[in-house]
Amino acid sequence: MLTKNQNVLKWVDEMIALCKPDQVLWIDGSEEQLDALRAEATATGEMYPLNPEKLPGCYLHRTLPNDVARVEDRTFICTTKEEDAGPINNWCSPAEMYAKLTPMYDGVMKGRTMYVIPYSMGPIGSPLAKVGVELTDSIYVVLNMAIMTRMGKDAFENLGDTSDDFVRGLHSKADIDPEKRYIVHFPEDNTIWSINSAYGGNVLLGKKCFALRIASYQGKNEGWMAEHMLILGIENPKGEVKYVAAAFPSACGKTNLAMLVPPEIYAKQGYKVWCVGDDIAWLKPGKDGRLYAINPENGFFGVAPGTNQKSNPNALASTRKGTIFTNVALNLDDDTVWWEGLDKNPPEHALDWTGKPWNGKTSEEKGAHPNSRFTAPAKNCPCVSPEFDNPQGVPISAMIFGGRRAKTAPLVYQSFDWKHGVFVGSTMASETTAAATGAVGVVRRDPMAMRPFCGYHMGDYFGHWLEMGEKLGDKAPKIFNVNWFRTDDEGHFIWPGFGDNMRVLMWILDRCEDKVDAVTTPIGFEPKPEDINTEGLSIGADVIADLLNVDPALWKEEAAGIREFYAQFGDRLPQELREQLDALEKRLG
Ligand code: OXD
Ligand code: MN
Repeated sequence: MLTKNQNVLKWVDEMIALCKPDQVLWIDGSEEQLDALRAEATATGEMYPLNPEKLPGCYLHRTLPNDVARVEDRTFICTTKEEDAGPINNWCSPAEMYAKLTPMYDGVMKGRTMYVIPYSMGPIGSPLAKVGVELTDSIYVVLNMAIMTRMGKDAFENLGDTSDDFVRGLHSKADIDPEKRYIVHFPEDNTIWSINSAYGGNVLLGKKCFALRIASYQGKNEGWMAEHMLILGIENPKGEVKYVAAAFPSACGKTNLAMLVPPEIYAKQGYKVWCVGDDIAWLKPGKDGRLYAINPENGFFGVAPGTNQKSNPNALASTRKGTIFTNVALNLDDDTVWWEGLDKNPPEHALDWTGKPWNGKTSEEKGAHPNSRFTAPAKNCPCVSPEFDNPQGVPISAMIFGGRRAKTAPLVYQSFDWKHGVFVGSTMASETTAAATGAVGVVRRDPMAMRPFCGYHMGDYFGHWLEMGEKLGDKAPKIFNVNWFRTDDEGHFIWPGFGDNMRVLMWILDRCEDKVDAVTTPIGFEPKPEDINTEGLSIGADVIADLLNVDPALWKEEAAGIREFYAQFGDRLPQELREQLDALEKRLG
């Protein structure tokens, strides 16, 4: 036992009585204990140790083919009143859900060990950090949590002996039965129950479950924000660093932006980009009235396919030691890993992600699952911010929303003010790609990229954003929208993207410092084409003008789509947002 906190001890006892493990092991976070668990997982085949020279401290793990992704249709927000979960979440009453799941957990850990994992989301000692305890029967979960969080007995320091403010996470693999898989949140009880999965997003309860779903609910009640945002810093040649936070739906290049490599024109002047976080930001007003952000995580749980030396050298470098790979291909010649898009040299003598013999040169099948992952320590990242562990967080100058839109949204625009920015975020959308099942090019609305992650009514969430703006007043970050995905008539991307996205970030920072004028359009402030630096690119200001074009006919359609989307929120949609929509329609004429 690593704590005297009676609330923790009582709850752990209750869960032991329910799950009936053969043994209970408290995870202290020590290397000795982790090494013993790595050895055990290696002996049972749960983890496969990779080449100790090429990938020191790295392991491969495979999940069952029925268990490779988050399951939104089996994810629930259980609030006492149905209307508090809102129209976008799956809801069930806490009483009914506890009654359904309790028998499933009864005796589920017989013959197994229960690991008690204390962890901190955020730097230990940070006023923005929070404590969680996850109970699990999976060593894979323990070893991933050791990378993704500040795990071990120090996490209890923040809690003290009497506090009740910790998130109670209970996970069991059970039989990994997809029919009985549940990822359930009880925001009113600070509790998460996950059963019948062993895939990261469903079982690393500190991540989406706590740091977004439960934390968004806590943030609303406590005056802060939990957002699906990366955090990056841009350092100018004088050594001054400005920070931005940015939200994008899946498959929009969030991890790449978070670890951006500055293009030559900026690098040679001495600009640098620092990664504070790639997925989640917790934001709270600081003593000076500005909004400060921490990354509550301690590692990256990134999608492997497509990650390579060109697309994201920093992410790739992060995975070269102490990393757990899940569902990638194994090169049998040298015990290294491979995935689609890593390089043009797939191994011939390999096992695919399911463990079957696989020849990358001749096989039609994929070697790695499209959602295969790396769990890599943030400290490995060559551009990890020196402020990564700063308990106070970093001050945010701009918040950026974005999506994948072929024609509608311009390369970049700035909202007129905070309220308008909340409107822009609430109407965020992405067009579906061939990467997902279903029709291509369909607009999926994903407000603030929080659609699958908001732990309460989305209308109230918009209201909370508006309240935060009131609180921050003129210290509030400026809000922008970007779109890297405009296409020409042949469907080719016009904007080069990747590192060149920094050119847009530079305009954003100039706007935050009032260094550059803008053009007023019906949807917001846009750059003058010549204010986006195209030095060294093969495109000129005429192409930038195209990328900034706002088509009123398309935007009228867009406004109609927003009206339809808003309708589901009924009277919980803040009146201010309805007014914003009316005003947009009026400006469009
Ligand atoms: C993620 C996601 O895995 O957003 O980060 O789906
Ligand atoms: Mn994410």
